[in-house]
Amino acid sequence: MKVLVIGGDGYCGWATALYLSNRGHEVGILDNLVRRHWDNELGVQTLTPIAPIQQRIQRWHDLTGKSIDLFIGDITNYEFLSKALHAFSPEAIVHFGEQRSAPFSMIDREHAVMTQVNNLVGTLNLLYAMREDFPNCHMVKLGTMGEYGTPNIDIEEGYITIEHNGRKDTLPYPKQPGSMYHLSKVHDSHNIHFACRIWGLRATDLNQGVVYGVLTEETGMDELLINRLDYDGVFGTALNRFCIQAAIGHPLTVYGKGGQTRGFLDIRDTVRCIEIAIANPAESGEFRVFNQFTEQFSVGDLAMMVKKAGNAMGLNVEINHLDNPRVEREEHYFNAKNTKLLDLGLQPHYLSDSLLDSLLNFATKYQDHVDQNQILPKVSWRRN
Ligand code: NAD
Ligand code: USQ
Repeated sequence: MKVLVIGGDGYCGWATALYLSNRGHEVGILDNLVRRHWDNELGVQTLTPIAPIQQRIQRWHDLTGKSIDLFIGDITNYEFLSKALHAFSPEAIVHFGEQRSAPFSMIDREHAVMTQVNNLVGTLNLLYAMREDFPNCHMVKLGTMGEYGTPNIDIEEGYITIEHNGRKDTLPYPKQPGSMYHLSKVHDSHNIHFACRIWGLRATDLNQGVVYGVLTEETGMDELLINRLDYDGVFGTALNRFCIQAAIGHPLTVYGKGGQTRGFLDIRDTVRCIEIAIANPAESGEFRVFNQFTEQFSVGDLAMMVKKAGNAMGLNVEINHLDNPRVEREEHYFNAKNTKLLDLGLQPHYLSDSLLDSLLNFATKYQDHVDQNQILPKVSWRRN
């Protein structure tokens, strides 16, 4: 199948592009490289040294004989987007190309506006381009489990059946996101749902949990194919951060009580979930929602697991409970459904000692790249 991976220079996108290429799909990457620019602006770097996208793709070709088309540009620019789509003619579009950090979106007004304009306008342009010229193409859009927030009832996959005053309907599940970034995903979902209902487009919204890990079969093949691994207080995410902190002897940064519970998944499952979504497209007019995570953990439990794994490797790992820079529930009910991808054949890589060991070893290998000043969180959700 011809698959365009938007955001293919990023953490999930790069691993996905190579995985799909390896499985025989004809893959194109579209990216404006803005994530590399944001890193420079913040003065942070991924733990792992990532090569320029052109070199990455060339190396992939040299190693495997497989080609990946490259389109460098911004999907908020409709003319560029439309030209790229006509040049590639995708049957499926996997859309990772957004500003994805909650703290980044909460820095100030400018960053909130930038996040929402980038994410909403990009997705809206894509929907209009599909409506005009590619109405049969399947959009596979990365959403987030954070769209739901932490309600005191079970979280369903996108929709909930409600009985009200003697009548019954199945409606979009209520959303209570916790950052300007997470809000942008909710707004996207509404726009995509509208485009499916009104124009008959087909889309799958993958409400993904927090991704961890760095190695996939493909990105591990060569140093030049290495994936990014963020550890800083803005783009780094919980488990990846904890492993890198443990490796360099920094106390693990648990925010507040640490009872915050989220869905998590291994990056090897991210790439497989995308493959599954593409192989089983939504119907025309259908806005399909899958919850894409394999296990639930509280951040406190994750910190304990990393401490245990670190200790077993001879590392001295401390856990610090910092004042929570975010406004969020620190003790709450959380029970989210995730059966739709399993029903379609996902066989999860559950979090294991061996994965923690490999991530800790990876972090130890690149520990000299860590800037200790970038570890503590600096962005507050509260008004000063
Ligand atoms: P990332 O920042 O590593 O990659 C995103 C890529 O999109 C970057 O290469 C960036 O340059 C590109 N991009 C951003 N805006 C663009 C635009 N306007 N035009 C073209 N390219 C653009 O992020 P990631 O961690 O790979 O996340 C990918 C997607 O998955 C995001 O939508 C994110 O919300 C979602 N997601 C990520 C996680 C996670 O834990 N990393 C969890 C759940 C959902
Ligand atoms: N947390 C800590 N210590 C840290 C980092 C985070 O306790 O050092 C806590 C946070 O307070 C939060 C939880 O861990 O309660 C998750 O935070 P995170 O930074 O790991 O992830 P989050 O901000 O939710 O965002 C990430 C990705 C985002 C994706 C989301 C999936 O950056 O793109 O949408 O995970 S989800 O969390 O399911 O919404």
